[in-house]
Amino acid sequence: MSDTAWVLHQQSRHPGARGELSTLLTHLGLAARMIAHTVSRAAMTGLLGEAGATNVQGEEQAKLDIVADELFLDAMQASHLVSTLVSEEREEPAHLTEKWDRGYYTVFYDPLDGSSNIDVNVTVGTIFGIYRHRPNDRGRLEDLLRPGREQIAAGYVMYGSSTILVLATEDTKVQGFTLNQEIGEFFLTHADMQMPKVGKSYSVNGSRSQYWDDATRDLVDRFRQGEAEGAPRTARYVGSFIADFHRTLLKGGIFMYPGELQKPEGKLRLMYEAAPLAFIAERAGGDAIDGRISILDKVASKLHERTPLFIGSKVDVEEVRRALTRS
Ligand code: AFP
Repeated sequence: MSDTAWVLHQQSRHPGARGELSTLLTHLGLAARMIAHTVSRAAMTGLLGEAGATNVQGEEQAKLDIVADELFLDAMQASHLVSTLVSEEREEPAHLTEKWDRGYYTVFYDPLDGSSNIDVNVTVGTIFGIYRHRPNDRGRLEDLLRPGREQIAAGYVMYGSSTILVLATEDTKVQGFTLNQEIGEFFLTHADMQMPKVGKSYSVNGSRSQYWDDATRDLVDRFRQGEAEGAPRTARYVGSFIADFHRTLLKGGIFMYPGELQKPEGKLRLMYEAAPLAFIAERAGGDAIDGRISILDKVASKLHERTPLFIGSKVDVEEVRRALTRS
């Protein structure tokens, strides 16, 4: 079953549905195919390397960050259903229309996560979270900064050995679609994905341990030394959130980007990195916290707000919650 057929099948389960979300999800598939095409040819089209500009986070922008951002925006604009887009690569929201009716959406996205890995041909990805408009929404900051639990759909596209689109909606489980490059269509290859309850690996940038507090260092040591509940775990860290999360979704385990003494908010962004993947994790039977509270219950105070993140198998995340709430 192709992604389009799956979307239309889901729509048929809602007799009153007007098809807006279906249309938006098919345009997401279009954005994924366009970015996959561009990323896979980057070395041959001079699109590797840096663009010589920095984004709102003060990070060097890769040429592909900017191209992927444009392609994603174009696909969302073509749907005529998105009023506001918030991107990791843009300081301000992009308001695409002045229509605020219920049938319209706000989309938060990271067009190319892990882009510092592109030039070394390591897996990168696109992350997205979709909110349906509420009656009084007008695209103001307070209308945009909603808890992740209010997302009506979220997911990611992984550009790796194959291109996979993983998504869930507010009333479906997590589905994985693999791109058939020849046909140019995504096909359902991973139906109703479930994250194993306990993990086989832990994933964290250990070189940052000097910046952690004692409780965080002790916690990571417990996973490293096999003292955490469950079998001893091995270390896995790609340094590309999508790749580390996708492995955790399929095999179980935990991905951690803790807060630091000088940066208690950590590195990853709440609205377009942590919240969409927390939506997927919870729908697959996993969990996601900032060390204490659920990522999906956090309300940002600014668009590009960061959050500590512990995401993965239920038993592993519970280990974190126990360790960091008692400290
Ligand atoms: P880039 O987009 O700058 O490559 O950052 C990738 C990322 O946001 C996320 O994909 C990784 O999990 C994390 O940063 C890696 O951060 P460290 O390099 O500090 O481990």
